[in-house]
Amino acid sequence: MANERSLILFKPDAVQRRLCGELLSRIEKRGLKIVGLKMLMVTKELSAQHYAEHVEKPFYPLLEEFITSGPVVALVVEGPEAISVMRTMMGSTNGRESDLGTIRGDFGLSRQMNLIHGSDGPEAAAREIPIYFRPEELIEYETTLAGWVC
Ligand code: RTP
Ligand code: MG
Repeated sequence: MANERSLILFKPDAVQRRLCGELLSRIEKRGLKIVGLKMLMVTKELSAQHYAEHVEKPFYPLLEEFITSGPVVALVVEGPEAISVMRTMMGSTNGRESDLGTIRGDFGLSRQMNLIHGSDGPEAAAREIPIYFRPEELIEYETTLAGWVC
């Protein structure tokens, strides 16, 4: 079982809809460790860097408009298989098709304004985390209540 880090964004719709506390609460209650946290504006340059795989796709102009439209909250979360645990908690891309109980399934109906981003694999996490966080912004600390989370 790999101890992993994942780059999470609460997208502009989550901030606008005052859902950041709800999303953070779900992540914390699940047992993942928050090792980095900040609010920022995503610029067009940052958007193109983050979503490099989508820049040439037809939906990219709308994605860029959306992700740069207001502040986001960026987090790095850590834990056992944190990447896939987060992807399962998020649900599928389109809120209309996401299972109830997932973040996207419980709070949205949109394919684009889908509240949250999470790295989709170890390579993506390794690429995305340094886009948003300098090394000194990620805090190493021990979980003193060892045993309740693996
Ligand atoms: P994300 O990268 O944000 O975690 O989302 P994802 O893996 O579930 O979805 P992905 O295919 O990587 O798409 C990135 C984001 O682009 C927007 N999108 N719009 N209009 C469209 O057809 C469309 N498709 C994707 C969504 O905001 C999606 O999360
Ligand atoms: Mg993606």
